[in-house]
Amino acid sequence: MSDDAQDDIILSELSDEELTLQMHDDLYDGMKDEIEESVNILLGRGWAPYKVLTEALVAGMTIVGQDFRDGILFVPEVLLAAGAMKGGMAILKPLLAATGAPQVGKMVIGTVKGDIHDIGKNLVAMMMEGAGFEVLDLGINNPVEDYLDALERENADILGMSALLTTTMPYMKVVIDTLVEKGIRDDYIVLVGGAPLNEEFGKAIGADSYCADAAVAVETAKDYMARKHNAMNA
Ligand code: B1M
Repeated sequence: MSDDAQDDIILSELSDEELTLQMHDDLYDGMKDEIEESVNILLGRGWAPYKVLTEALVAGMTIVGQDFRDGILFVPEVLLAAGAMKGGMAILKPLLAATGAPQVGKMVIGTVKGDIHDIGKNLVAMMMEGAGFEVLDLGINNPVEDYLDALERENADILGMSALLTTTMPYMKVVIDTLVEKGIRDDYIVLVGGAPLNEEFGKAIGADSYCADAAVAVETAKDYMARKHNAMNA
């Protein structure tokens, strides 16, 4: 869309459906201010934070991903889109957290070594916090030592690892193998996720579960924590 056409749009006058589609366009064009404004408009209209997140932001980012894959968008454009997405997520984060339950467990999460993708991992961290977990986010590009130090220091229940590249996902096995070597594998629930992974891969590397998205991560983590508490009380 041309800048002129963009200038003519008054976001607050669009219907919910139009605004959602406009947000997909604005994400695509990396327009952080517009995304933040639109997120606030939808929230003001009574949309649940999770609905804004999934239907406006994640759905928009999926289109960006498809065009990046197909060579229509390039790294600088995708970085702008990611920046816009993060702007929207920053507004939603405290709201998602506020809807959460009392603390149900502690998670250490990070993107693996060699990988700088963090949007999905941030989403998982946000949703986990929203569900009442305490989350220590190690950020991106984590070597095995970072995970081990944090797990021990924080006395965490869950290790979450994210990888978005086929070249970095094998590093998850390096981390899990190191836990096994140190005899501490069973001390932690290990959850893995990221677009190129699948259930089979999760099993093959010895993770407890592969989580297809942030909502699944929350449900899976809750499930394991309930089992852990039941076992402790038995
Ligand atoms: Co990158 N990139 N990228 N990239 N990038 C992908 C992953 C790619 C699939 C694009 C493509 O070609 N279609 C492709 C990988 C191909 C492959 O490995 N086979 C790719 C490539 C090639 C690259 C570079 C090598 C490009 C280059 O430099 N030539 C480079 C690598 C840099 C590096 O890491 N060393 C690179 C760089 C970048 C940017 C920096 C430009 C940017 C990242 C910005 C950032 O994250 N801050 C970027 C982006 C944005 C993408 C795409 C377009 C979008 C990723 C994203 O944020 N998705 C991506 C295409 C795609 O995935 N379709 C692509 C939205 C997010 C909400 O989804 O991350 O899948 P996702 O997370 C989901 C689930 O997977 C799950 O829950 C999340 C929420 O529902 N989940 C977990 C994720 N982590 C989890 C952890 C858990 C549980 C669930 O733990 C318990």
